[in-house]
Amino acid sequence: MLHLDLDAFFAAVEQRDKPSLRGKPVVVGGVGGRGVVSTASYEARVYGVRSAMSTREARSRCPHAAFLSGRFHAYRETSRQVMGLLRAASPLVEPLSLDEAFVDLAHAGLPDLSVETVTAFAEDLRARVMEATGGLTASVGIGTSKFIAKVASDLRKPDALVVVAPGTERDLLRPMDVRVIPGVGPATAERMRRVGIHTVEQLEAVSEDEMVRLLGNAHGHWLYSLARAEDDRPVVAEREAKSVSVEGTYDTDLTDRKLMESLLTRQANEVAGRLRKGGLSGRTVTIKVRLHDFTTLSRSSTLPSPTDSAATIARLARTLLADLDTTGGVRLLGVGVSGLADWVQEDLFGEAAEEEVEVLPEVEVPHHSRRTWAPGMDVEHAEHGRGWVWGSGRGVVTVRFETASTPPGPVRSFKDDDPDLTPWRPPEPEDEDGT
Ligand code: DCP
Ligand code: MG
Repeated sequence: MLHLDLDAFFAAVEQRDKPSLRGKPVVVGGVGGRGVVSTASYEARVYGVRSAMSTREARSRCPHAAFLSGRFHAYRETSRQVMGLLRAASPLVEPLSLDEAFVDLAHAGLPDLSVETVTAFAEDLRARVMEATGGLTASVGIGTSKFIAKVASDLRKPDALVVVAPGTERDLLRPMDVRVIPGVGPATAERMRRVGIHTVEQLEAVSEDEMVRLLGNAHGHWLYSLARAEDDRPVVAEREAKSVSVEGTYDTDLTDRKLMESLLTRQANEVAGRLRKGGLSGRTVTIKVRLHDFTTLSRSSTLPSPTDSAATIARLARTLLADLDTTGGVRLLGVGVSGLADWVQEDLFGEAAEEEVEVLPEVEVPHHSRRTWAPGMDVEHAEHGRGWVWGSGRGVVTVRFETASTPPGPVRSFKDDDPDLTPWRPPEPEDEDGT
């Protein structure tokens, strides 16, 4: 089993695309008053900046870091490249998040699974990830199970490969904190601490009966096995198009409920159109909302039977939105349908129901006279070309003109309503499915 996890993922993508930030502390996350850190470059981690810390705290620990608000299209595209490489190596790939996946090496067509062979394979894979992504490093762990592979990839991060030889698993785990075991969260760890269990070795000494008494049936058996490095979970390859979704990001924070509802309705129509084109239908409708402070919320609702009806999807999406507090403003809205079946329920008379097409009024997303220039966002200037927002305020926006393929570039300031300056977005890849 192989586990791959990109290093400081969002921050690494920013450093790739912003040459002046390479080798420097970079923090990606919510830059507003209540924002939290998504991730920090290793240069910023030296100062104690961590994921999920408040941005306020991060600023006080590392005031000279670049604080950026994130560019999800770039992260998604980079993730797609990496997952593509992995899928070319083995048909059994299970992504866990944008930057992390398990790969079953038994199906990778290797001559054998000796430590030497898998080591050479993994070093080659890491080199190919670096090449395909324009310089990102990945940490890779290899072991006899998912659990061991994941522990191994984390062991010497960043930019490292660790192969745990068969038979050495328990020696590796014994001195480790119990929290290394998947499923041991803060609450379980605390319960163990109260009975004097801190390490895996101490957990190993607990009988299965005791473990079940302490942690309940399912959890107890599971942790009893894992403490002995017994983990036979298989890699479950992602089915294609598990969901169909559409989302939009907006240059200004949306606050108008009616407008948000209209946008969701349009997106629901687009989702329904794509479902029909693919002959698909799904039971679960999800909305995704990113607030002005970068918090991303999603809410779902599951129907008794699959649908591809625009009206049904839109109605559910609007109901889900009604339960969210969006008063601070919304930067992204999206609608998706998952739980897909490749058939649509036919009605009682065997005729496919023709849905009336609702005629939607045009929706104008207002352009405030003052635009939002989020730090880190891609922009293009009519004269100076492409760059990114370094900072803005008091009617001025400062841009650094550089891209992944240029040397560090110059900084220039403009009035924030300069018509020559526009947000830049890459061309949308066609038919982007999934979330
Ligand atoms: N992420 C996030 N919020 C969190 C944790 C992570 O938005 N609380 C995002 C940002 C990360 C990405 O997910 O870049 C991947 O998460 P990882 O836990 O793998 O963290 P990194 O890749 O940033 O760092 P590491 O080098 O430790 O893997
Ligand atoms: Mg990572």
